[in-house]
Amino acid sequence: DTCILIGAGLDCGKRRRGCSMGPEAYRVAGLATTLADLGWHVEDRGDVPGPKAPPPSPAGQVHARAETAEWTRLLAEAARAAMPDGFPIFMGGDHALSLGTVSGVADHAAAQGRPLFVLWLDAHPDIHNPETTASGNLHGTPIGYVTGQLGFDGFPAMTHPVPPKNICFIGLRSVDAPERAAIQSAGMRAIDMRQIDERGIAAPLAEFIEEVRAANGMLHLSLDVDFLDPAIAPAVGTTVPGGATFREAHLAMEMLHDSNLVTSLDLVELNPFLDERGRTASLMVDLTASLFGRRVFDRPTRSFS
Ligand code: DIR
Ligand code: MN
Ligand code: MN
Ligand code: MN
Repeated sequence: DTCILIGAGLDCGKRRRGCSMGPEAYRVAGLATTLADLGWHVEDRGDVPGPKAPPPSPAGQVHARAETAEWTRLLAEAARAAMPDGFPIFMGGDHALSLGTVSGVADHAAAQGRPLFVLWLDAHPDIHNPETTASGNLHGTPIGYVTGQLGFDGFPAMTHPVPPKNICFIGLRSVDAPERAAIQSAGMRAIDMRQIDERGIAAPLAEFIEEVRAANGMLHLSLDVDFLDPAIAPAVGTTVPGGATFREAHLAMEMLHDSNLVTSLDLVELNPFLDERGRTASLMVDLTASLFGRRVFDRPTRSFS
């Protein structure tokens, strides 16, 4: 099996810079050799040559609309090209890269006649659009874009919008009023940290996996560094206390590996400039290894519900 590394050093989805260094940090942390050691054939397609981040826009304005629209076009094309060849891993880059990756993956799924599901592991739901965002930072808008919300003038049309019911958020703990309203009115599956405290991470994740399996879906995983607790993953501009633990995150990746349903991955929001001796990059590589089959022992399949 082949996995395809794609550098997506998009840094224009927010004003604080540094995510452009993410792809190189994943390479230095050994992502390719880690996956090769697990038996994967690894192909690194290099970095998508998108525009650099412009100087910060004034408060209240949408920051870097044109640059983000161009990245969206380039990354959708890269995703459409990679999907038939293997399992793409988009090495971010901030979360605005998912406007492009998810739309390209959605086009591929539609061509296969299969529904696309999206698992969003993040402290934030990123369901704004350019009209509702208070920050003006487009990394808060990918779910708004891929579900077909309006307001994205100048962006490529979302040809195959993802139905909101096909999206599952896990790890939420920073949700503002318009986001809460959008999630509730669309009836989306949203697992906040309280639910993880009460039920653990395995039960709600197993429910979603079974739904994807029953629909013969393809599953795109978008992993934001701030899903993780800042104590173990400090290298992100938007830390929120009370995130997923080391074991919760690895268990989720191990279950997703066992499901055999994940077909594409975003690694987003790593800001190596904020890291402590590369520990966050290394943790993200280790989580990716669990997703790609690293385990302590083989074990019989069991269910968690
Ligand atoms: C934040 C950004 N909710 C905003 N979201 C982040 O700007 O509206 N996403 N950091 O992961
Ligand atoms: Mn995010
Ligand atoms: Mn079509
Ligand atoms: Mn986040």
